[in-house]
Amino acid sequence: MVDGMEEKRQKTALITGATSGFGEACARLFIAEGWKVITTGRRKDRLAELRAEFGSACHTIVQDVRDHEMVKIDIENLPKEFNTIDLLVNNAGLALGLEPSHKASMDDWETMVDTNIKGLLYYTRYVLPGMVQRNSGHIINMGSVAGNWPYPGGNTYGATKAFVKQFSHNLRSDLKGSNVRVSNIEPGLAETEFSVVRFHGNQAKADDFYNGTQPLSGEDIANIVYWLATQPPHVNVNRIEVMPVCQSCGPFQIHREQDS
Ligand code: NDP
Ligand code: 8X3
Repeated sequence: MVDGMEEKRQKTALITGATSGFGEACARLFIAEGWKVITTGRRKDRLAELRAEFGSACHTIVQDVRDHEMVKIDIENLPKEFNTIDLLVNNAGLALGLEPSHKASMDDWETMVDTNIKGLLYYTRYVLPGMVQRNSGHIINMGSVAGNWPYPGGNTYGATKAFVKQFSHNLRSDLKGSNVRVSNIEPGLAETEFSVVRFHGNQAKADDFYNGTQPLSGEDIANIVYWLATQPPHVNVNRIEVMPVCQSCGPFQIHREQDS
């Protein structure tokens, strides 16, 4: 059941990392469905384009999710028309590198931890009290299949997404007796700017990664986020894992002496 149009118009979503990929597709869909949307990201030009396109339905905050103080200040100082957040989509995040753990960059590891874990914690901690007070709201976290299944080079990225999954479950435990909902989405292969970022700007390598596949798109994920957000208020989808049909799990790997 989808909410009535008048009620939807009054709803506000805060979507982190809305300058590309899943976040941008979510912003576009929610605005098209009559929501007001707060979009965040570091790329000022991308946010300005959204604001120019959507006008008063879109409030933008140029922000690095790793900046604890600024996240707190920005949330405390939202304009009146946007300060009742019905939905927080903790989407901003990234993978950096595919090197094995003994060769990976410590800087990359720290950036993933600071963004995917700590940034998500800051937003959650500062948005949640208002939701609890109103006894209404929904937090949708962007996990990954990488938080469920190991793969070579997934090391710290996958571990950050496993954190996101467990944190989502633990939030639900804390919210016993409240109507605030929490869901974790766990997508697999999806073509966004994700791989260009992972390969440190190497577009050819990113293109090659998707070559011959039909990956998920930003719109596929936005449709799922919207479906989760518009379930009847008594329904909480805890987790949803989604892959493109072309992706599936492989067998356990076994190293044999003759391999080396
Ligand atoms: P994109 O690279 O297209 O989008 C990532 C978004 O996160 C951008 O808007 C970027 O904004 C934002 N972001 C990254 N770092 C920061 C930061 N420090 N501060 C603020 N914003 C930041 O990738 P996706 O859309 O694919 O990724 C979105 C989420 O989905 C991530 O959490 C990712 O881990 C997850 N995911 C992606 C999958 C995929 O295969 N694509 C599959 C499963 C999960 P800006 O650069 O402007 O700051
Ligand atoms: C992104 C999906 O499989 O590249 O989270 O880790 S994967």
